[in-house]
Parts: sequence; C-alpha cells; structure tokens
Amino acid sequence: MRALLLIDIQNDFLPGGRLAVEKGDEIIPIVNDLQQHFNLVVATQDWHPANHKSFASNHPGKNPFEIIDLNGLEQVLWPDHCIQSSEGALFSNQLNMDKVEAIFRKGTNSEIDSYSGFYDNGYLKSTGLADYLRGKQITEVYVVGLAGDYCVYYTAKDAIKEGFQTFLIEDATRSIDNQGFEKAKLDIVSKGGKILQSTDLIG
Ligand code: VGL
Ligand code: ZN
Repeated sequence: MRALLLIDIQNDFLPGGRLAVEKGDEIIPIVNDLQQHFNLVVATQDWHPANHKSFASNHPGKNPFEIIDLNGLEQVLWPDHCIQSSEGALFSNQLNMDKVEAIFRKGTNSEIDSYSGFYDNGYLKSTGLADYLRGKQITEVYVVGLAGDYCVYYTAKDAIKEGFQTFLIEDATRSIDNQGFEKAKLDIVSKGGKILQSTDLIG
C-alpha cells in the first residue's frame, strides 16, 4: 500500500508568506493531481509557538539564516513562520484536503526544531507517523511539499530509516536553497530512496 505525504504546504512557505519558498505555489496542481493515485494521503503542518527558538526574533542580535547551537544541535535561525493558529500556518486554500485522512503537527516544542514529519531534529519525540502508516499497511511512502531541502528531505530520510520504500517526487517540491536540494537528493539515493517525477506516476 502506498501513502502520499504532503509536507508543510502552508501559506508561510508559499509566495507572499513569511518564509516563502520560490515558486512553491507551482507544486499545488501537481500535488492535487497525484492524490487520486494513492491509498492514503497524510499531511504535516509546521506548528510553532511564538516563542519558538528556531526564530531569529527570539535571539536578540541574531538575524534570519544565521546558524547557532540550540541545545547541542546546529540550528538555522528562521524568520517567524507557521505560528500556531495564524493565517500563515494554514494550508493553502488551493490545496485539496478532501483526501487527507490525518494531519501530523510538528515544531510545537519551543526548545527544538522539527523538520521531519516523523521525529524532531534530536529524535527526542516521535509524532506517531511511522506507526500510523504501519497500522494502515503502508509499505511505500511518496514525499512531496515544502521545502525540498528541509522538511521534505528530513521526512524522506526518516521514512527510509523506518523501513518504508521511499520516493521523493521532485517536481512536486521546491527548495529554499537549490544547492542544498542537490545534496539532499544524492543523500536520499545513497540511503536507498528514489527520486521520481510526477509523470512517472500519472503519465
Ligand atoms: C521548514 C524551515 C523551518 C520546512 C520548516 O517546512 O521545510 N523549513 N521550518
Ligand atoms: Zn518551522
């Protein structure tokens, strides 16, 4: 059984948002078309409290995109984004949510960031996504959404670690940094994942 994971297709990651991914909106029609080809569709939602320590604004004197040590982990500082219950944290209203059976929220602990839909960046806590997928007899996981070099990449890596046959659909993602995404793809392939195009699935 195959699951499609929609990663963080939220207003703040789309053009006009607070951490906009260039051309992020171009993936939405593709993601909408892909959904009908899957047994299960699940979404993740970046969902930060306003005092989240991944925000540069919570570190006086620091600017977005600087790197700090946060509780022993390397942390990129971001503009404030996906604040719980804000407009920016909502899924795009262009995204078809009718087939989405469950939403896994992440990034709720202010002390640690959480790129993957499965675990926070320190593997302190599971979201329950892996067991949820196994409970539905899923063996293949297809990852799409934003951003390709962060949450999509980390989710795909953890899907591989959790033993799922893992596919990243390249034309159904956009990245913050394209060089970072090139590295991410090589890493996923080296770990046994595959990079596909939506046309490999829907012709
Ligand atoms: C993301 C940076 C910070 C993502 C989330 O969804 O890729 N990136 N929070
Ligand atoms: Zn975030």
